[in-house]
Amino acid sequence: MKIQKEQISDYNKKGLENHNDNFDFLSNKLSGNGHNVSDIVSKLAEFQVAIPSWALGAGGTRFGRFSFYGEPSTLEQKIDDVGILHSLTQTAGAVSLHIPWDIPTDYAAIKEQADALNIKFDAVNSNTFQDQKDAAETYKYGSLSNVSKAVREQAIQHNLDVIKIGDKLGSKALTVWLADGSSFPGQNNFQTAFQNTQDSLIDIYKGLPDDWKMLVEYKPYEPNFYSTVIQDWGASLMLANGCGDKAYTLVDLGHHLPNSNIEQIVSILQLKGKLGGFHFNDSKYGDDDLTVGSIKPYALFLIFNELVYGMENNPQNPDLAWMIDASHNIKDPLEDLIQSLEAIQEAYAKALLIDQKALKAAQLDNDVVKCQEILQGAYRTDVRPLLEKARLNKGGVLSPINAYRSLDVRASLIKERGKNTVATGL
Ligand SMILES: [Mn+2]
Repeated sequence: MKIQKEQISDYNKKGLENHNDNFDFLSNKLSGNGHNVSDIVSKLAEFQVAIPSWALGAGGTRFGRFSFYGEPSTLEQKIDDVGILHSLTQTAGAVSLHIPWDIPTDYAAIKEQADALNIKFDAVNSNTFQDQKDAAETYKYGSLSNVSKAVREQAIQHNLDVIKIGDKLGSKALTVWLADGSSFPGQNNFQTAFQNTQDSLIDIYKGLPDDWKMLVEYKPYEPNFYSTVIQDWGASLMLANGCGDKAYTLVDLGHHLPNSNIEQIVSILQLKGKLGGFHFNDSKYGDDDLTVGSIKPYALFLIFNELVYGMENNPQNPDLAWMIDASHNIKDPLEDLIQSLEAIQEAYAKALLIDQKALKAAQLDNDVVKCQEILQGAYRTDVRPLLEKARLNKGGVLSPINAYRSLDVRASLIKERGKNTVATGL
């Protein structure tokens, strides 16, 4: 299914007058306060977030997965789904493939399909947390950190193969997330596991094309529950530094112990030029992978404040690979992704409204109250008309969720694919 331009313009007609009123009102107010509204709108329009190929099927938990009708069962259908998201929101202009779940069979055809939908191939993700069919070695006791050289070599080779696949599609980054660790005290020697991981990552790094990045993701626990080899940003940064200039730390919002100050982590990594990628989701207790902004929207805003600061003040840090890494559990995956994209844009827009000069002055005066007023003044602004404007300017819809429902997208997908299709993934 492909959403046609006429469907979008027909849909927008109904809400256009209301949007214009709201936008003019907000725009006048913001301009009066010294904001450059058209600059903010174009920054929003430029901001693109990758959709991971595993996020388009029904989510679930380790206890069960409740099927969602009309799921994409091939890579082509997954890219079609990203195309639907992108045509509505104009912010999902990239897809992040997971290997081996989504290995293309016809590279030229997949590239052509993605090009036609204006979708780029972002970072490719390797998988050494599951045993693959017919694999000689098992990852039960770890992959890049394993005590067995044969296992480590198999895992290294897999990552090198993933780079080759990504290279054929125009990807420029490899994301490595390891499930390696231990479930019980004494099971692992921490130093050996860390050193093995470093050595394995260096071997992968040697196979990285010159214009590629390696993104090292961390996570404090799960699936191993006593220790994780790359448990936090410090471990990730040490490993990245041990590999070289093209290796960076990747921050996933859900991969922190409760109440970690993620905005501070993001800020310092940018100062050091070592923040390479960012995975969005939200959580209440752990790595819950909930819809972005559904639990802690203020925390997301504070993180975006640091990201905006870094993008403006840290030329030593590269452009970031942005991706949604959430599981929708019981929602329609496409509706969930639309909500996440909207929450990301909203936090970004609010962060762009922070008066950085006034904040700096208040910080120099140690005016703590004023600092809070500046941050919360931006946070309390209803920025949705700016998001609508950014989408309209690029040919998207005023309200992606409403449009998705009024265009009966899911019903069309079920008609096209049937009820009992299943997407690859967890
Ligand atoms: Mn992640």
